[in-house]
Amino acid sequence: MSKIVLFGEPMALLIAQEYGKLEEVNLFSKKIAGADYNVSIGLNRLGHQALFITKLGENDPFGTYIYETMKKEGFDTSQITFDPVYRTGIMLKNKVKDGDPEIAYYRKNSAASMVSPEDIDKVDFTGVDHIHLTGIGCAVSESCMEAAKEIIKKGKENHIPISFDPNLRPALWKSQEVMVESLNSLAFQSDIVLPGIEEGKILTGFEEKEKIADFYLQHGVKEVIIKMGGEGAYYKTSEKEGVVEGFSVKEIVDTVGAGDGFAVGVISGRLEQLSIEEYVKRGNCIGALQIQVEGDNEGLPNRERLQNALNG
Ligand code: KDG
Repeated sequence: MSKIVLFGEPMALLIAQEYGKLEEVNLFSKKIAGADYNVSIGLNRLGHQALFITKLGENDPFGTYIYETMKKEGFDTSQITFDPVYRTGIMLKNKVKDGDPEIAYYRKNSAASMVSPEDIDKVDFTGVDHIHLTGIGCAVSESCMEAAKEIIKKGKENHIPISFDPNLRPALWKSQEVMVESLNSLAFQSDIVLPGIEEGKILTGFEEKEKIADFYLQHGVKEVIIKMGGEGAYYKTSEKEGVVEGFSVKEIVDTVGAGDGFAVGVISGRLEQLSIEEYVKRGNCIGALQIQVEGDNEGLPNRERLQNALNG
């Protein structure tokens, strides 16, 4: 079992139970969202241990709900604190027949946005095997951006590999320019960068996957893995490159969380000493499982389900 540090914002997710625009929907079901949270769930289900750093609202039903779920899902909750003033963030998501769903956030000044470098300084990084960051956790406030930088600093001091999923969320940034500059500066300090192909184009200005990968390799990143949806994923290191085919999917129910599933495959596979081809394949497989189920993390498999899916 490996220990992975993650930080970000778990939110209560209210997911529409009928088709239509968010303002027209009457019936919602309660779940949990948040990229870093999703990745943690997936790693825990495969027998690893996510140490998650965040803040939840105190005496806040959504905060309690998320905390209790985290305990059931095997998180190390020692670095979760409760904020007496600010509340847990909320996200609404509609139901669509095709494509990406409509999303609305209620997360400005949320409890999680109050995380700061002081919270990171309390964490013991001894025995941590991996750090995973996303471009969402750092986007929610300036103090969270500083916290992300502090995590990277601790990772470097302790020689811990860092993976970074840029996860572009323009709604959380002042401008595209600030988003691109901020995310690239975190990416350049990471060992593994995991952009989606469209994200890579925005972040680098290049159209071709090879050039997107070279852009990051030239800035010191060791592995670039570019997600290409149904077409699989492309990886490049200083030694090799290749495309690993995607998995076929019976029905796409909800596209959200595919990238997080992919990150689970890559991180867990690396920690289990798989080859790059094998862990990219595992990433493709978990991404495909995740999109066949409603919810942002409900499709993430346990070990047995993963094995069955990999065996076709
Ligand atoms: O990667 C999926 C997450 O991003 C989702 O669970 C929550 O969209 C979300 C967000 O912006 O935090």
